[in-house]
Amino acid sequence: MDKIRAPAVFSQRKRQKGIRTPNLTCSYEIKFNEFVIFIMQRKMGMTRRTFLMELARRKGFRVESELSDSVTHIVAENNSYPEVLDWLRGQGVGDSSRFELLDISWFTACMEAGRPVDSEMKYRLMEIIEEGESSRAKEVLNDERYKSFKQFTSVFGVGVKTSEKWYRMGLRTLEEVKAVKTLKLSKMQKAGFFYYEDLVSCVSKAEADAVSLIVRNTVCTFLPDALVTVTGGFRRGKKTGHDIDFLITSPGHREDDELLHKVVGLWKKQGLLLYCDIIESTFLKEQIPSRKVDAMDNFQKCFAILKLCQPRVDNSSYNTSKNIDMAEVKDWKAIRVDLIIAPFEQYAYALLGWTGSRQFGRDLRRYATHEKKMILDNHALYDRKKRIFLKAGSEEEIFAHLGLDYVEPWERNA
Ligand code: DCT
Ligand code: MG
Repeated sequence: MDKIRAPAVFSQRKRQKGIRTPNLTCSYEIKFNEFVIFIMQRKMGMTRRTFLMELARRKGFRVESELSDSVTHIVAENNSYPEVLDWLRGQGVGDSSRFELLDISWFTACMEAGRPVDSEMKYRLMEIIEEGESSRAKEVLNDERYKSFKQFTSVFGVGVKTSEKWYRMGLRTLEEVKAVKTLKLSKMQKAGFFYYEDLVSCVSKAEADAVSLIVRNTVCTFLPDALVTVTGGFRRGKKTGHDIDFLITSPGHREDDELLHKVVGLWKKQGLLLYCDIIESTFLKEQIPSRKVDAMDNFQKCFAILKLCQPRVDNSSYNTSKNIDMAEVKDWKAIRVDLIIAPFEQYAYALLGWTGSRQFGRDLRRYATHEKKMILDNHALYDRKKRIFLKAGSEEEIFAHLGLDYVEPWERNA
């Protein structure tokens, strides 16, 4: 994505602001003994690293200058997960699982809070390989921890936090997880295991089209002028996906908080709903966009699993001869569907955010923050200098506000 500057440039700029080299002879009381932090110098530079180490020590954190055995948390800036693994391997570390590998945003949050904050998912370094292959990606694929995480997170409802928990319990494969009968699973994870085979097999374009028809018909039963748009990977022209993402808005109406409930209610009656979890909107009027590049948005949404009936292939003569009872042949597939409800005036921002790719969205938000002094999220674009929200009726207008050429959805597979 050459239209957006690499994040490394941003940090270089910051670095130029005259940071004094701190006095390293001072020693501070350690308040948080359970964490031992190591800050990677790679791509950060010595001056900034020294400054950050000093800052953390002053706040009572234990920070090691060397990668000693006592280190529990490794903090990296502008380094991807595979880059950190590479670096660790270069240091003779074979098993990275004994460390929490965290982005600088975790460290910054700790400094702001003046105490260690939970190293939740958004702060963890994890590579998501979207498309294509590279030698670096192959190396990561061979990493034991990565392999386990990849398996664990392939279950709907299992994120990095649960994967971490299972990995720390010594579990490495899904078979091992299933064998632990005492493991507490959420309702979502239970559905994830129950429909695992269907969900792990990719959704095809034809299946996405069939589901789109169902979604459009049902939504329009309750809200005839609703605009229902397929977003996510399918909008970027991908031929397959792990789910189908729908953005729903209505030009004429105030948002109807009940719409999603009515839609899933009807599917339930029709026997099409296998699972659903509705998250209510938490958006506050004129809310300043979130600065966090991976922040979850505040739209009302529904994570669902739909039963897509598939036409039976006519091989009746074969079936009779083999005496197979047709009633036992599974003629449907469980499909993951996300439904997002956006108020019409936020629709363009929601569309840009939900079209992805995730990496493209992150780059765009970082660009807005560092190059334009603006904050972009799935709801709005806020100009910090002028202290105004920038309205946009289309994605083209958002790119124009950011001073960028328009990037077509199929060019966003970054
Ligand atoms: N997204 C977002 N906020 C979330 C979740 C997702 O802004 N809480 C964005 C990032 C990409 C896009 O929405 C769609 O997300 P996914 O369905 O996870 O990714 P995808 O690109 O559609 O890929 P896949 O084919 O795996 O579904
Ligand atoms: Mg998707």
